[in-house]
Amino acid sequence: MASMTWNGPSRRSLLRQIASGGILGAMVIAWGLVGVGCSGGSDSGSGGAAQGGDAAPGSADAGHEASDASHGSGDHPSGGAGQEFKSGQRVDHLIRPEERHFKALYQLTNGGENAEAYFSSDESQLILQITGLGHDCDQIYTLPVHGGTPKLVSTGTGRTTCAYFFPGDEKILFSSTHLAGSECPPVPDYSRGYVWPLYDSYDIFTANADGSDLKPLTNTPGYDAEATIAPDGKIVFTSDRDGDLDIYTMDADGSNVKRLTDEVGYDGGPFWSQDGSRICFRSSHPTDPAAIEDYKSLLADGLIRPSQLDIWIMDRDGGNKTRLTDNKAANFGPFFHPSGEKIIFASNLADERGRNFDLFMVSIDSKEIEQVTHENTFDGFPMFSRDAKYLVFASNRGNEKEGETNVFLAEWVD
Ligand SMILES: [Ca+2]
Ligand SMILES: [Ca+2]
Ligand SMILES: [Ca+2]
Repeated sequence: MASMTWNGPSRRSLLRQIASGGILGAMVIAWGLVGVGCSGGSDSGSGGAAQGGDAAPGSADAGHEASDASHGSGDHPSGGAGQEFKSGQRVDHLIRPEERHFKALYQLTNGGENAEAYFSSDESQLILQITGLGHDCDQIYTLPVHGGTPKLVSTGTGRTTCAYFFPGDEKILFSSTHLAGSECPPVPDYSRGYVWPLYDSYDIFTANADGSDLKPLTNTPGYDAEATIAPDGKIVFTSDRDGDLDIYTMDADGSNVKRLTDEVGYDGGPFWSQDGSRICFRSSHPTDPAAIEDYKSLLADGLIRPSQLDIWIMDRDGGNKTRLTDNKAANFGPFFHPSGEKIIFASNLADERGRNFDLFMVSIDSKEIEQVTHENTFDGFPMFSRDAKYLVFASNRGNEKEGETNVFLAEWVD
């Protein structure tokens, strides 16, 4: 039964697990999908499966109101026996009883690893990363928000992550390693435990929304990725250009780079508030000397050890940094609720084993946390529509093969 599956390892994660075994293996499973990326990243690796489908009829807002057909269609997983998956199909049977914020649920992909799907500014499209459509590691695609066939907009070479639409939707950005080689960059050496690679070949690129006219926005040595864009075009991103992992802003043309964080440790995964006045992000700040030494030693080799991450917010100039979580868990992928009063994020805080990630919301004022999803497998990478009527997220719920992650659109009720 779908609800009883856990966040299973991808094929590549399985190889890692076999190679490393023991407690490290458990870490690999827990973090199978949560590599470095804009909001936690997508450490993909499972093979390709059937995906996409015919474009859903109707325009941006019509599709959902109209499609009541599959409501209450029982417990069959989407695309199950005899049923052909149709991108954008309603899958309310995948809503758990405790998930009271979800009024309806639509599934946009089916198979492979699909994650980090973010709305265009007119909210008619998503831009996301997918492994499983003929490339060995993540590439960037656009997809109609109510369903359709993913369209490749990255080069098809190297590895990519963290795509976002510019205001107006004529331009996009994403991070890619393709200038350093057309192959997928190698997975790291796990002899020092389970680590994420920070590919120093990552730079941030802009392109037209169809992928044409690709241009670099950064050309600094080292890791530049995790970029998102404010309504006025200001870009916030993560870089290790000054020797630590920190958050920076730059103008839409790559100029006027400004560093916003300076604490030792990982500061990254930034997203803007709806009005562009604030930034939410995730941080891991080691405090004891041994942990700091371990962090710096790994970083020197382009690696980071995922452990405790906390959700923070700050002003767009880096002022008023405020920590919102302190629960020793891995909290990542924050996004502002449109009210500006809460942050939705993914965390393994409710799972003693640390394997299952769910979505939670934390109040900026009270720091009270509410659990949003209650699915015993991976849920992450949330983003609200501007009117808070929709939430897009990635989940392993209802997947046909263990380890597959798909993109879902929920009708949201506050
Ligand atoms: Ca770089
Ligand atoms: Ca830092
Ligand atoms: Ca979950």
